[in-house]
Amino acid sequence: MTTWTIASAVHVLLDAENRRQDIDPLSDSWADFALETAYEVQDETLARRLMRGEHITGVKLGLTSRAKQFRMGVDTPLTAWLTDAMVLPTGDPVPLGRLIHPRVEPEIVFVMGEELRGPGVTAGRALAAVHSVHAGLEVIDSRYRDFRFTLPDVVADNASSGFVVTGSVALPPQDLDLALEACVLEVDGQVVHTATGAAVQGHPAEALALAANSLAARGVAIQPGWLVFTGGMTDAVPIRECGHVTASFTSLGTLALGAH
Ligand code: 0L1
Ligand code: MG
Repeated sequence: MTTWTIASAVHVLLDAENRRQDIDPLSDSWADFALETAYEVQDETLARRLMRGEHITGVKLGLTSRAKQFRMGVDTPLTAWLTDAMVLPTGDPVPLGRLIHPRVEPEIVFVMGEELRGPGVTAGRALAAVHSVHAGLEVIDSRYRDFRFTLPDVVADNASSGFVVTGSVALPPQDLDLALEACVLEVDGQVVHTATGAAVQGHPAEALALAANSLAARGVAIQPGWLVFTGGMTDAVPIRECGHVTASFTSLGTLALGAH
């Protein structure tokens, strides 16, 4: 067994990201790799990103839908960080040359209007703090070979963060039924997955409340202006050279990503 420390895990994960070199899960060689330690690794990777000039733009949830939990073999939702370097301007192609094995997943995204501080946040309270709701696509890119990981592994790896895209249609939350908001995911014109917002913890506002409450345990409140990606509604799909992924939502418009 390797003798791991938070610092060595941070180094290995960021190095894998920079070199686009996949690695074995830390838990393969880190006996008793605990969830609490994994969040410390995640926070330290954030600190390194901030030291190189990035800014926090929000948070993302992971593994909030059964489709994602089933595929990844991990059934506990998690939270992770979004920085400005992870935001892909609408219309830009996926920068394949900076990623290991990217996959794309559709999400419902909140832009926050007010601070949201746990504990004890309910879905209703969470939704009241939202400024607008958007369609989103997340490009995930696990640093672990074949996306094989345990919960502490994926937490330490910032929930496989790659890039996010937010749609330009912005609706106040009271203008749509988020549990019924449907999404059709197509790859190169073929429908591959469908889901409604209810796939995400029963309602995406439940995911937002979950984020606020679990971040509170880490001493963090969700800030006005932050993006909150509520987690993949469906399984993620690989994106390859010349590929196109399109997510069409009932009310939130259509969002497309290409790679070339
Ligand atoms: O939105 C999500 O569920 C992201 C999960 C991140 C873990 C992964 O699927 O690699
Ligand atoms: Mg996601």
